[in-house]
Amino acid sequence: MGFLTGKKFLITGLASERSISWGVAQAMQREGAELALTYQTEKLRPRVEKLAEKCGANIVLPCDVSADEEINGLFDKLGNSWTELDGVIHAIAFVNRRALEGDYVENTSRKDFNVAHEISSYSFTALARAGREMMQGRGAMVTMSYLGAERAMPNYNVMGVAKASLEANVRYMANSLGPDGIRVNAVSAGPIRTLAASGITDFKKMIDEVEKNAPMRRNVTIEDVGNTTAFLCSDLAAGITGEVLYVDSGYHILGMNPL
Ligand code: 0WE
Repeated sequence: MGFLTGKKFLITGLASERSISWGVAQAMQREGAELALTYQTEKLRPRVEKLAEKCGANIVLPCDVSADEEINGLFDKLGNSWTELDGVIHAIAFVNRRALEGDYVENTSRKDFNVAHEISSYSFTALARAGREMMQGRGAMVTMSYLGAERAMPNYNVMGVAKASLEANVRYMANSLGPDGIRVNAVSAGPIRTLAASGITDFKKMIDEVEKNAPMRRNVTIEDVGNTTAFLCSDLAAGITGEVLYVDSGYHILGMNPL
């Protein structure tokens, strides 16, 4: 029997078979969970429906986290199929592409800063508030972060500031929701080639840097991230909340590259 048998999860952030959330969906299905998936726009709906079929998810719902009505509507609709929910996976981030390169201070407008924080950090809080009642006494929430939250990385710019907000959000949400029996954690993943990473300046160099220098001398996969996320959502992690768990081949422990 899988370690998520009898549990029900909502997974956001699906865009393709390379999405981190797809690695999460597959791991959770394998461990016996029942899944509901969300799609951001009608354009993505057919792709997410196909992924839902592949992982045995029989609930597919719209949710663009930039709209409060969509977030509240999501849990209203979910309530038609499920009375309880065991957790929510948040695998959503967005910033204007132009802000992901060049000089941080010169290149970050007020609008880009606000959108990055709203979509990449605030949306996690909004999902928690809307889903709180369905998760009473049993919830686990997991979001996705990146080392750029803690270190100044080339080109990651305002996205790093938004991920720092997201990681602080994990701690404040954990403290707020802990008395309701809801745990909140983040996985900080190493770089992975997803749609969100396609076309990013010097992305291949970052992948090569990890393969060359990370303690494990390899990059991580959506399967690696999916398995750790499934663990954090399970009763095996019943004592863990407010934590940021690195799934990065050990890259973040390094101080300097070999001399
Ligand atoms: O968090 C991310 C990327 C998230 C992301 C990606 C895009 C590209 C397309 C957010 N918004 C957008 N907006 C777009 O228009 N990662 C951890 C992947 C990533 O992105 C980088 C990285 C890494 C790693 C950007 C610069 C440097 C490193």
